[in-house]
Amino acid sequence: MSRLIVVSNRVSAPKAQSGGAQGGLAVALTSALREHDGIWFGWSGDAGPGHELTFSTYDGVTSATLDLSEQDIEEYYDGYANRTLWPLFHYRLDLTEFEREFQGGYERVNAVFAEKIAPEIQEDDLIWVHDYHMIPLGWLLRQQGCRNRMGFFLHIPWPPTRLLVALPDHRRLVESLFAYDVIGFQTNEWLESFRHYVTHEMDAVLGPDGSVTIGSRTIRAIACPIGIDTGEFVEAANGKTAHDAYERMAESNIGRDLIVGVDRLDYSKGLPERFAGYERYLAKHPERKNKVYLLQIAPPSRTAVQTYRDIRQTLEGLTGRINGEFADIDWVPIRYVNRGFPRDVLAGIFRAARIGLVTPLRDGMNLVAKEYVAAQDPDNPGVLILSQFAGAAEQLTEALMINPYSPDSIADAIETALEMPLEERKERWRSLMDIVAYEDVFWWRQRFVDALMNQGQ
Ligand code: ADQ
Repeated sequence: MSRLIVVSNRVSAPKAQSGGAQGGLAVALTSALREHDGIWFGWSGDAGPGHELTFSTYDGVTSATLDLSEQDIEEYYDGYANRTLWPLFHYRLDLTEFEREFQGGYERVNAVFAEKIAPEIQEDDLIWVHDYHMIPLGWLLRQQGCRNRMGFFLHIPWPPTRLLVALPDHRRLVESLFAYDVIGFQTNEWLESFRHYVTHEMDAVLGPDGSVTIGSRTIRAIACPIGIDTGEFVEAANGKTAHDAYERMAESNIGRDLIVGVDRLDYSKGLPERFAGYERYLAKHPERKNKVYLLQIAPPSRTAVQTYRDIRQTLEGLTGRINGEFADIDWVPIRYVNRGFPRDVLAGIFRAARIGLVTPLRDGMNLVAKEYVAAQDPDNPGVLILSQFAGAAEQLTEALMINPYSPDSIADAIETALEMPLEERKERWRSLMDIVAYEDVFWWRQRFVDALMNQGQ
């Protein structure tokens, strides 16, 4: 049986010192690594001199990380990954920064990874590279003589051709993807955008079953939506910690309906638009005053990047303004919390919430939507309100779908959700849960690995 080699910017293999529960992706990949006796490569998250790999094995999983220099981090991670590719791939050309040093740093760091990883690879290993930080890695590994089967999975959207061509050297970046044997996207929509680009910009020929040919090279491009570890999340939602969190929420709700939002603090998540929609709701429904509140949990992320500091300020301003306008002596309409919570606490909060409000302007998938569904009480489920622009909207069609740019669309969906009879809530939840339970993170992993093993056979 071949070994599995996973490469991603950050490694979330289990560590001896970390007590916290892992996310679904980490669970799925580490269980595959354990079964296949593999290695997970990535950046340590630290700055340091030299690029030596440090290996560690814990709980049957080996990880290998390297430090990056301050300059690498600035140009590769904070720069090209998070100030060029992330905004561009989320359709935010207005926030995209094009700096030559960023591109240079990105290619340099990818070359370092290729150089360090190549000698560790054995002949039969399957290689699975993750996300926008590592697009050229496959090509660079091929330059190092690596002939293995290689797959790439993109966790974020693939942008429309007309946006992507704004990236200097876009063609070079996309061409490098043809070093992989299989490329996976979260949705059919992102896959379609990719197929549009390669046919219009590179004269690729599309064949059956997702094959894409340029010259003599044929690869496969597939849609393969990521899921959560549904079984674990349901168990967490039924556990003691979640129950305590649920009770704590119920006590502080005192009969009010809770609307919950949980997101990394990121402009792609549509938080100011969400607050504007909720504000519209409060203005349109004075009779709901003191009967509903929004809990927004948003831990800061990527704070080295200015736009991320700006979004935090914007939200603090909006929260203050909306609370100032609508609050009463015994009621605050928005509770805004800037920190992370353990997964089982989140599960309890989701269960206590009558509405899960997920309104990204653009999102590769959005796992919070799936976690909200998994955490619900089957006998009294809440309602998921979901942006039509989240990748998850392709699967979760029974959510109340909204346009996050329209405050009225959000406001009307909140009212519909609060008025929804129990029978309809149950029906919608059942069909959402069927998908979340079946197409979970293990299904996703298997589908991708099967595609990789079968490619070119
Ligand atoms: P993210 O942009 O990080 O992921 P998302 O899919 O929502 O977005 O995953 C976030 C995860 O972090 C969820 O598991 C969530 O529960 C957790 N989280 C968020 N806020 C938290 C908090 N306050 N405390 C604790 N946990 C919190 C990228 C893409 C997504 C894609 C994923 C996976 O942008 O579109 O779904 O990768 O492919």
